[in-house]
Amino acid sequence: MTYVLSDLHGCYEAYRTMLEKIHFGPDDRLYVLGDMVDRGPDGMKLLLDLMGRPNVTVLRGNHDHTAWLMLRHVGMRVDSSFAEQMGEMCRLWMSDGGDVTWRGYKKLKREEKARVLHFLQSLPVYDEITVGNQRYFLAHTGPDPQKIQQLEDCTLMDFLLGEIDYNQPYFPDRYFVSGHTPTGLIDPAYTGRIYRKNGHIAVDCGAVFGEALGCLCLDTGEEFYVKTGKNG
Ligand SMILES: [Mn+2]
Repeated sequence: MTYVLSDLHGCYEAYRTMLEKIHFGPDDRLYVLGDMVDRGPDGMKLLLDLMGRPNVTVLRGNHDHTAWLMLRHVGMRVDSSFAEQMGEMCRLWMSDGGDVTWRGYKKLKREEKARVLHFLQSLPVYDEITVGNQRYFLAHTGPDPQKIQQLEDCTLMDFLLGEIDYNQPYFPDRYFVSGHTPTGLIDPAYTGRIYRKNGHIAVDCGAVFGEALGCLCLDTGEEFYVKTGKNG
């Protein structure tokens, strides 16, 4: 079976509970649509687990991207302090959940740090898959529906911080599966559950905000949920 979820944000316990719930095995595949780190407590544990699984495909989210930009400077000799070097970007990241990622990273062994950085650097921003006879376009988020038709003109930032128009279908023959925006913000009627409408499937159910971790089986359409408390 093929499963998709997103925006784990350090919610390691909810992630492990979900794997048990879907009976995730070696013949299954899981797609994780980015934002594994920041805000929640166990981003590093999550990354180390995910990167060790050959049947998990991880895409890049804006938090993963910023974490990589920041963490690769840890331990570098700089003239002034790290925060001064990175200035406003670092302050914004720290206040947007990066502080816990920073502390977790500093506790890793040297070899683990190298693996984490390499993993974050390697993450693609989108993927296209076929399950059964149905095609899917997967990304953390994306640009407007006109721009996405010219994929080669899209930028990295379109897929990290773009604002999807959930009222418009993006492709005639594919569902756009995304994370990034908690489903309750797309439509309050979908708070804490997977949004499936207008050619879109949005799977960020707000795990780190105390709603739920949602997971969709693309073969059967079955939805799975793990309720979370505050901080996942
Ligand atoms: Mn995001």
